Amino acid sequence: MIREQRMRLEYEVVLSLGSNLGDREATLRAAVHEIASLPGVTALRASGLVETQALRQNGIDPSAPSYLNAVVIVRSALDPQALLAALHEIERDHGRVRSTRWGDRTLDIDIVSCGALRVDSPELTVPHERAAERAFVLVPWLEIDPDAELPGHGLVRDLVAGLDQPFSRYPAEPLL
Ligand code: A4P
Ligand code: MG
Repeated sequence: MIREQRMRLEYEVVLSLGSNLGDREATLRAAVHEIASLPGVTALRASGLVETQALRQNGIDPSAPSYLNAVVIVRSALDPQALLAALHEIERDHGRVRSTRWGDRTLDIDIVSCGALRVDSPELTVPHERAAERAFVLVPWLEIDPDAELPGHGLVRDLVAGLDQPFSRYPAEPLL
């Protein structure tokens, strides 16, 4: 008898969420629940919130609304492209308008890493190209995974130790 075997690939995915327009905390909270409700996605852990000044293409802009950021770790049966499409839909539902790159936004959701997987397509680069240099990604990630590793860049704790970027913890009820 031939038994059908179905391989089901699951990825542990690290997501970075950011918002600097509107009710930032409410948006991030709602987004985490929407991500957790995606078919094939299970939310494992969510960090606390950190607040940082907006990073623009020409550097930090203290005159722009500041950001709240958080990191969520999920298990995903969706492949990275399908997950990205679902995340874009959640961004759209929260009124995300794409005008200038690194411009103000109600919600941005980035795929930071997908286990050890590497993706390099026109729509998606994983690991995220700029995660290694961003405290607002690495600090909340480290909080929920002290042994986290960013493929190609090493341990997140070592990356954080080498950064000198101001951030503050933003007190809030747990996101999950
Ligand atoms: N894309 C490619 N790889 C990925 C990935 N790993 N995750 C593509 C998500 N998207 C990815 O993104 C542009 C395109 O990148 C997407 O269509 C997707 O196909 P976008 O969200 O439309 O535009 P963006 O976010 O302005 O551009 P970009 O280059 O992704 O910016 P970042 O790196 O996301 O940075 N300052 C603070 N304090 N906190 C922040 O969270 N975020 C940004 C945006 C800038 N400054 C910030 C923060
Ligand atoms: Mg983005």
